[in-house]
Amino acid sequence: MTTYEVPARVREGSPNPMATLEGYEALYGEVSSDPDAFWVAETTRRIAWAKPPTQGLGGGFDQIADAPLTWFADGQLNATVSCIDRHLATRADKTAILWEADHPGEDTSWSFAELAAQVNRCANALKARGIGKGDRVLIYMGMVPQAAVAMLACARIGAIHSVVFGGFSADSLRSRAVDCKATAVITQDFGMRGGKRIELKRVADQALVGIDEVHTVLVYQRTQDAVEMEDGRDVWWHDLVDGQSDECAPEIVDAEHPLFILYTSGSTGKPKGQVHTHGGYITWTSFTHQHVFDLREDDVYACVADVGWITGHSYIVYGPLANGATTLMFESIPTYPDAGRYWDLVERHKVTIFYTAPTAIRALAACGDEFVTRRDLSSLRVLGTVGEPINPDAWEWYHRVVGEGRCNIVDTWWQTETGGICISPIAPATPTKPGSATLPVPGIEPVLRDAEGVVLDGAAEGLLCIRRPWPGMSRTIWGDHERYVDTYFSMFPGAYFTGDGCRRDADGYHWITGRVDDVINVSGHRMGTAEFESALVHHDAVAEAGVVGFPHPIKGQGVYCYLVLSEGHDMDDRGELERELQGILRNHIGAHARVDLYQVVPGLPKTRSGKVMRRILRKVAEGQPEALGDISTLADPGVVEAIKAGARSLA
Ligand code: 7RM
Repeated sequence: MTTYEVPARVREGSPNPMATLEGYEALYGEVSSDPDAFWVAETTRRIAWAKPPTQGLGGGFDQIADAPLTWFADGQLNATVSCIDRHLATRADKTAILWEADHPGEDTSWSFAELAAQVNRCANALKARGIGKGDRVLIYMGMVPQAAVAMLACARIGAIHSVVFGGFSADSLRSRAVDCKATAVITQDFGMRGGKRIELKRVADQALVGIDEVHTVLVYQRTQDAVEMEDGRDVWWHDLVDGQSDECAPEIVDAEHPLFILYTSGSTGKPKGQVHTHGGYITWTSFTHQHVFDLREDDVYACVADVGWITGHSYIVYGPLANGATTLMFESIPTYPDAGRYWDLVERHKVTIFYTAPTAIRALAACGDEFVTRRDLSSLRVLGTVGEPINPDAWEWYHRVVGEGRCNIVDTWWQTETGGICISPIAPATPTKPGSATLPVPGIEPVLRDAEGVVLDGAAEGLLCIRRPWPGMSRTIWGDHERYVDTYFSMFPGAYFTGDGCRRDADGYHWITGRVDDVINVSGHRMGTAEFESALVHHDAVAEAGVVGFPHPIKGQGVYCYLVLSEGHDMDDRGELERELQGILRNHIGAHARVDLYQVVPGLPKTRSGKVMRRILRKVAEGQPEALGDISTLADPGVVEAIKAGARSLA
């Protein structure tokens, strides 16, 4: 296995205290030996506190069942002050947000001073509608700068935002609105993606039918096309926000006041509302964004994720802005108007740090090198990946063709729950191995355990846990702390269980092997198999559905669905049934929820107690029907033969 040393261009001139491996190790050791002292000093220096904290961690993993743990509990702040106000003295005219619209070359930039004015106006507008501290506001928008403004405006007044990815369906939006008892929604008329309009307002209207608690829908106008506006409830952004004062004092809150809720899929039931708080989250995202990417003052930083996912929250909005960086927001898709769009963007904006998902890299690599090589990418210094394991081939292509061998690649492992990056190279310091997320960020103590909970030392493969709290982790699941404890702390009491498998090699490098639970990761989109299954059974023809992931050459994982049909139904017209099921998934989850392969089976493999043996479904979908293991506990071993006989594959 090749190891790549850090290229000179990345190492040289680094302002990073972790610019070398020795520096990294020293800081890692310092944090581990006294985390409280380190983090209190670090956050006091790094973050603008109204009242600096004297306390580090409160509570801990061993007491998590009693109450959420805390960081910096006696401190007070507002996260937006770190993102905006404190930059006005030295960076007022520096570009804060660089927006690249759907249409290539259509771009706008906002300085920190302009961003401040926009956020304050929007904050005042929310206040004018009676929205205040602790209220929940859903944000259902595309990638326009107003989405970042909306997030920051909520945070500014102590309201709690919950961004819902613009691809989610009305049902998904509705269940989130109900779960967090939102009183306001911020949306836009239409989103624009790849030349197509996305009907955000219409879907929001559908979602909100009968939800009287939502008294305000603030609508940003992106296009010239008409949408319906409900009298009294709906108000245009340009009517309400634009006329407000540019000044709005930040609501100073306790460190542990919720900053946002972000819903993420788990292995069971409905999505979980992860709660992140002002003090710890802004400390962690700022710290990791600066060090992992080795941020420099004149960097042009581009993360092409969507603000609807945690990557957009942490590494488009909060982390970069807290660090006074120029952060790019990209409205379009990687293949519009052609597969060279990212590289066109890098060339035109002289992007120095570029952060994307492995699925995009694989898809673009398949389009040929010319889309990349015809552009001048000499501005690039650091390339990041996130969201799923990256296969060494895709990594090598990213390194060689996009990075021209001059850039370091940071394969960043983290989760919605972790708030920010946990295992990753430090750009100027860490030699890389294609496919490995390498080493833990200071403050993160990963441990591998076997299924019985035994800690595995040295080179080993097991279940990835983190044994000590860090400031960026989610504090609870909104309205259901018990579920939080159950999901993350019941498997291995005293440690946070990530749900991922991981191998650690002899150099201590981490290789994430993927989820070990029923979460599938399609093109970096995290989805629960249970969400698919409960949606699919809404179709009359479907008695039962069993959904698993399988390796997919571009998407990382594809979705494989076993269907047990109801009495009197068959799949003679496969095309039609598949279309109808696809429609159901679109309505219940969103357009990104698609099944790649359907297989009709006489029954699902169940134990005598009625539990579906998902391992069998997984193995067959993965094309390994010979490796089923012990199936003697099945109620009807006969179904396994039928499942094997009818197995489908992409080819
Ligand atoms: C940031 C994000 C989390 C899950 C996580 C992993 C997978 C993320 C990597 C990765 C291998 C990586 N949040 N994952 N990053 N696997 N290497 N660098 O993606 O909550 O949406 O998903 O994504 O399985 O548990 S997420």
